[in-house]
Amino acid sequence: YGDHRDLPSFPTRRSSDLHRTPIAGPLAEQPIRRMPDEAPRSHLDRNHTMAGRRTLTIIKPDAFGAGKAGLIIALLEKSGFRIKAARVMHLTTAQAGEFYGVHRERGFFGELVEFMTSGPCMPLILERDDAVATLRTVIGATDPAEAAEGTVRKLYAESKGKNAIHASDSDENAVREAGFFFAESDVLAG
Ligand code: 3AN
Repeated sequence: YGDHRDLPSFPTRRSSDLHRTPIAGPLAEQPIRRMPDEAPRSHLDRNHTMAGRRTLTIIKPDAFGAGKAGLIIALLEKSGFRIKAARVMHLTTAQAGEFYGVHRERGFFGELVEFMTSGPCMPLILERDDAVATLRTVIGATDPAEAAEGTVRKLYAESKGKNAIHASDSDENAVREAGFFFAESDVLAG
């Protein structure tokens, strides 16, 4: 896979015993070979054809447990997203804590980890133009009471805590979060 020196470091996947090697993240495309005198570029710039085209979503345990995964995926596909990777899994406390590590100091962290480990969930990598921003619009506000009509959270979420779906909030987090759940070999090419 060539030169990964300027890729961000990703958490080693823990969710499966099948892949034990640290990975650069499935959103990181094969590096483009550069001439030696070219300045180093960020992975997003270097992979400019993919930058912004992929995001990570999780159908959370409330929605998955209520049998809403199919309806939510239908809405995502109607919104122009294509599925590039998918799995079902039951997160451990350690995995949920690591995934939401940025919220560790927040008052709702314990509740969030408890909820995310309360049942199976469904992580997916989705692709379309302007993926991150579009998916944020399609899922709606964090609190379903504030979510716009027709959004996933307006339709399927119960509360700010049990809010049906997660979506990456930046291209950088999309890469990190996709690498959390998927190895490069799990992701459809092209
Ligand atoms: P979003 O999921 O819309 O990006 P964030 O990043 O503010 O929202 O919060 C991450 C997750 O933490 C939310 N999806 C939700 O499950 C949970 N969360 C946020 N605020 C609260 C809260 N006040 N009470 C319980 N859970 C919360």
